[in-house]
Amino acid sequence: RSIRCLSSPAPTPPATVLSQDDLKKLSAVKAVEYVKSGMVLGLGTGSTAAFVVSEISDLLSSGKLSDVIGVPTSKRTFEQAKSLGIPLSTLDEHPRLDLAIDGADEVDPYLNLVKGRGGALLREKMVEAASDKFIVVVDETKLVTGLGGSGLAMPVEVVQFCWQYNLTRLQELFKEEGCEAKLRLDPDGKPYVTDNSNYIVDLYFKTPIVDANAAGKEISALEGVVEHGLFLDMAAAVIIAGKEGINIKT
Ligand code: ABF
Repeated sequence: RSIRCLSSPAPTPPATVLSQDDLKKLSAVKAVEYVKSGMVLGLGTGSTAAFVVSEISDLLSSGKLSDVIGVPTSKRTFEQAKSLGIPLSTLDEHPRLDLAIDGADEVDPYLNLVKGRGGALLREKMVEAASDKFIVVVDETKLVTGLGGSGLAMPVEVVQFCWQYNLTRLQELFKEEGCEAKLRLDPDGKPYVTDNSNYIVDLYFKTPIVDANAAGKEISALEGVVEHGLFLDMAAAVIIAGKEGINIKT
């Protein structure tokens, strides 16, 4: 009789489950590959963009990058980059940037974006519009089939003066779409104030915006509106980190 040796199969290592933060970091690390020494860079705002800033600082510290100058898109990013020793400048001193990297709240199949849930939309749009190339870093949860279709906010920055009037006019603009407009509040219940001392009215659409271009123009035409969170035809590439890996859309 043959003797069979029964051994249990080698245990398979547990699959690594990547958190949303892991995915954001993956996307950030990939984007930083586009950064070259000597560039003037737009530094975005938000948790994904924060990974970009810290990755750039690591590369500067290790000597793999040099002579980079950052133009921050918010006070938060300014503070982060300054604390990491990244040389900083402004659009006044550097009106043209080589590259900007920033996160987004929604990305549609044509690389159009909703941005500004982090409250920095005005400075983000100014800096990113002044960049030769704008790269967006997101995890796959940000992908939508149509902008405004996530059920989450599409922000509009408005002046504080008569904000209720502005809010009503914004809501009326999209009343057929069943849009609800709400003043953004801080956790303490006071109006959220942007870096530019303005308020934010968040628009909640029931269905995706049919013509985002037209919507953007109508919003901008309202006196009292400073900027809106539709970033159309601005992104040159979107780096999407998902459970299956990195996907770059151009
Ligand atoms: C900025 O940060 C914004 O335009 C957007 O609102 C937000 C995205 O944040 P996160 O990367 O934390 O999801 O990029």
